Amino acid sequence: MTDTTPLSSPSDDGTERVERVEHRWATVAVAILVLFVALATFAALHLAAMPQSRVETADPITLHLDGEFIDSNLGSALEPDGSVTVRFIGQEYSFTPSCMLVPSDTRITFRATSADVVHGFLITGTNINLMLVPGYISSLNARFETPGERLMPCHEFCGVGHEGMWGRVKVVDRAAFARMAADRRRLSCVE
Ligand SMILES: [Cu+2]
Repeated sequence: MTDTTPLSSPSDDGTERVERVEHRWATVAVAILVLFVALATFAALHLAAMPQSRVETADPITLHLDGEFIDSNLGSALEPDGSVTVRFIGQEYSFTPSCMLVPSDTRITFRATSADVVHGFLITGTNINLMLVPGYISSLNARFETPGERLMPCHEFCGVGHEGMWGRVKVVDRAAFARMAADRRRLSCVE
């Protein structure tokens, strides 16, 4: 009896198996991509989470001399519509102001930039997380439901003093904040 099995048959089986496995993984990879696109679309449409609509710049060289981030304009400002805008600067190795005072249950807009290198802005216990990039203004809306004090560490390595770069955010009762804002243009909790 002669062996009639073609020599190519076992390797054809192998090729088919490999193709099947490749197809399976290609399907999984495409499914993951579709899932990510769906999540990004959901976040953009339903949660209204999107990148800043425009790029705002601030010259780090003249930051302290002129414009939105001069010393006298830093801190929390009560706006006519009842919301609060907090302006601050990150620099090696501190935040100015180093303690931010904000009211609870109020729409807060943080606006910040860096005077030197890239710093991080993060408030512990929240999802507030921004990068402060020299030359650009970072902006984020937030709301704190209850009064309390939170830490604000720099989370981008910015140099030898990085680990000592901390700030605090003090959330006070809405009415107490309004009383303090009555006689001061800009507020902070720096003693
Ligand atoms: Cu840092």
